[in-house]
Amino acid sequence: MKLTKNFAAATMLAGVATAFSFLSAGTAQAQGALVMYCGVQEEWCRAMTTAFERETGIKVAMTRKSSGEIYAQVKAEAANPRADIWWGGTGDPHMQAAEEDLTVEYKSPKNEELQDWAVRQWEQAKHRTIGIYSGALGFGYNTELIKSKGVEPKCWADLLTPKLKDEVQMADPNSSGTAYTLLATIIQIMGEEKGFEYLKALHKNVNQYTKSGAAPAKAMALGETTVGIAFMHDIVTMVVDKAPIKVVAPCEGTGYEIGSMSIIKGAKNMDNAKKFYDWALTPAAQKLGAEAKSYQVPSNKSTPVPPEAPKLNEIKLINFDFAKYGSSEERKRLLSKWDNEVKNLPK
Ligand code: S7P
Repeated sequence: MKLTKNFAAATMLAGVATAFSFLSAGTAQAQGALVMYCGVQEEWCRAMTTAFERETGIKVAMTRKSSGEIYAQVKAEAANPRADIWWGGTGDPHMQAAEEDLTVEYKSPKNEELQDWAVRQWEQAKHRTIGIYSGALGFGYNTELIKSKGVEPKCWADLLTPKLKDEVQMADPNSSGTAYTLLATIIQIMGEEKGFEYLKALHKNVNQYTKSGAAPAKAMALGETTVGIAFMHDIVTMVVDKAPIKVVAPCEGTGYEIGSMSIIKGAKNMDNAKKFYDWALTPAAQKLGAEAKSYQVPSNKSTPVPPEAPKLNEIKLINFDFAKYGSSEERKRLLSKWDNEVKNLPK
């Protein structure tokens, strides 16, 4: 009974909250403001929101979600888009959205200040998405918890040992760009057949598929999992906060992301979306990442690379095929194959 009452109260509150966010989005439009879907860590999303509001006087209504979730929402809202700008998260769903005509072409005057990899992303997406940062995938382990396991993993292959049964955490690639990057990375390193064999074997050691890609890094820091697969920069954030964690760049090589930004087709605040887009490519905006303890490599050549950022030139990076793994057909196919062949396997 109590549960039912609480549930009713929660439902009512959720209704009020939704009405508020709906209203605030409406007001934002009336005032010529900006509705942003943000795909990085909450702290960085908030820092960007506050700084842009301060800089321009434009009011930002920001929602933070994982990459795959934002893509799903943008697609669901395509007939009547709610958001104006999609900032951050891995590039693959941005590429998919570009191909599916959910986002628009834009050339920023800031393009010429960007690293080649950021502009290549823009060219491959036919000018509908652009690189804002980059970072390598890896894993980490809790140095206290690992002691009793008798293993010190250095390679992707090491994560399959029965000594790590139920000790590895990763995200679900449907919601998480991080986990989709893992899926695409393993296939590019091992080939599709062996890659899926690997993921099935890894499934035996996975204790949880989280919604968000950075969650396994946080769980490692809290001692809730021994090993966590995540972007290395998200694990470094935990190390900076003094968690007993070792960050590993897997010996076989690893994939990486080009975190991206896109303007939503049918954006109601199109001019402000473009203002945000140009501003987000400046060094002043990009250095907010490191201040919020997000240690990716920024895409503007003049933005200082945070000293904490994993050194991409010292990591064995694969030649990641962003066009293929960001294509609508391939992404859908691989996610459904992972759902059918891996996710629900008995352990
Ligand atoms: O935390 C920053 C970051 O790792 O988050 C983005 C990621 O796609 C969001 O997490 P999900 O895996 O939950 O989608 C990355 O782009 C970014 O580097």
